[in-house]
Amino acid sequence: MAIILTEEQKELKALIREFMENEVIPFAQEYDERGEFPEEILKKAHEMGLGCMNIEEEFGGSGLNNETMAVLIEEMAYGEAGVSTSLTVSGLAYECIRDFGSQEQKKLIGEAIVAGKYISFALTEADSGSNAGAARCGYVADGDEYVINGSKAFITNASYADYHLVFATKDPALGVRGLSAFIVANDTPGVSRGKKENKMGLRLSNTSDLHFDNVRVPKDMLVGKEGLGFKMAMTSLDVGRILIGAAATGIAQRALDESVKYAKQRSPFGQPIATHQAVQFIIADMAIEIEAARLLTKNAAILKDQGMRISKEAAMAKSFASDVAMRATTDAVQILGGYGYSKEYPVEKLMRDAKVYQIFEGTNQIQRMVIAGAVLKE
Ligand code: COS
Repeated sequence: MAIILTEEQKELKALIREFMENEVIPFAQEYDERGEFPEEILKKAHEMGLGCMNIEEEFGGSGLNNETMAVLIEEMAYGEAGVSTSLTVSGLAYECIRDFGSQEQKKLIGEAIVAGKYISFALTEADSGSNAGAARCGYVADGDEYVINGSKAFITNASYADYHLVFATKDPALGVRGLSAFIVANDTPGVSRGKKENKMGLRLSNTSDLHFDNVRVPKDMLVGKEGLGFKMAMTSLDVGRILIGAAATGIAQRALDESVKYAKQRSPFGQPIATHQAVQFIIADMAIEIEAARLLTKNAAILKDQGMRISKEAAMAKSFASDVAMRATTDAVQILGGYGYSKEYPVEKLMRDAKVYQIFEGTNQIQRMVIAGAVLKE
């Protein structure tokens, strides 16, 4: 398998690079300082179709496969990881609705995403992150409706989403078999947005709590069947993890490019530090690992596009690429030295942004559980 891009991928990648260089990168540091959701920037990105890559063409989306999405998401995160996250999380929720939902649900949510609306993926809770099956947010059936009560935590885009894909349990004692998924419009009485997280990195993305107080949802907003919520969430997260691998690869590539640029200019001993073997070896290691991360990601994406279950491959891509991003950004700070530690240069932000990739969509320890489980079964 080689990394050869199609003409379409090259063109779309170049468009994203141009957009990021002109519309995002010059303003990223200010938004980062303020921890502000860049609504205007994201509006332009939506107009370019960057928020609806996996929505089918019949609903106005781009209908791209995972292989192409991985290429484009890498490029988006190369420019700015928070923007990339904000633009891709609705697609994670849609993944679930596309695979398990009704035609009406697909149309409702697919068209909403194409129109630039956000859909949150509300699975995590304050006391159940890694153990997704231990969710406490509950539901009961009542006539033609379901009634949801409880809270969700660390939900991307929650403050801006028009709809939430909410995973709730019929009975916590049922564990993974108790979860079901519901499409909940944000303006339904009883839905409220809670505290916004003040994060270390990825500060251009929004992360907030959600609360559900006797929220009544029509029965046709149940996605798939009752009790299938956990498997549906895991199936979507398999794809989400490929795309996390792609984004982490983008952050790492940016760290490498910033390091190379600086190392060619900085000459404390009369010649650029890029001529020093100590620096060259760091750069070589970064380049090796980035190539490997990109290949793992591409492998998982191609297998998924061919309809295979890719839990192991996606977990490998996610955990490896995010570990690479953390190492590459830390090394970039080292190469830039005092300037690397300063907000005057972009690499300290890359390092802060990279960290969460080892944590969200399943920590890298959880990914290793998934990988080991699959390997031991083989
Ligand atoms: N695709 C399809 N089915 C899956 C699946 C997947 N990726 N992963 C698990 N399942 C199925 C299993 O096959 C099993 O079904 P059966 O009982 O019919 O065989 C069922 O779901 C339960 O799976 P398992 O026993 O592996 O569940 P566990 O509770 O032991 O653990 C982990 C699952 C820990 C791997 C899971 O909870 C997880 O990924 N946690 C992290 C959650 C996460 O990523 N959160 C971030 C949210 S978004 S920021």
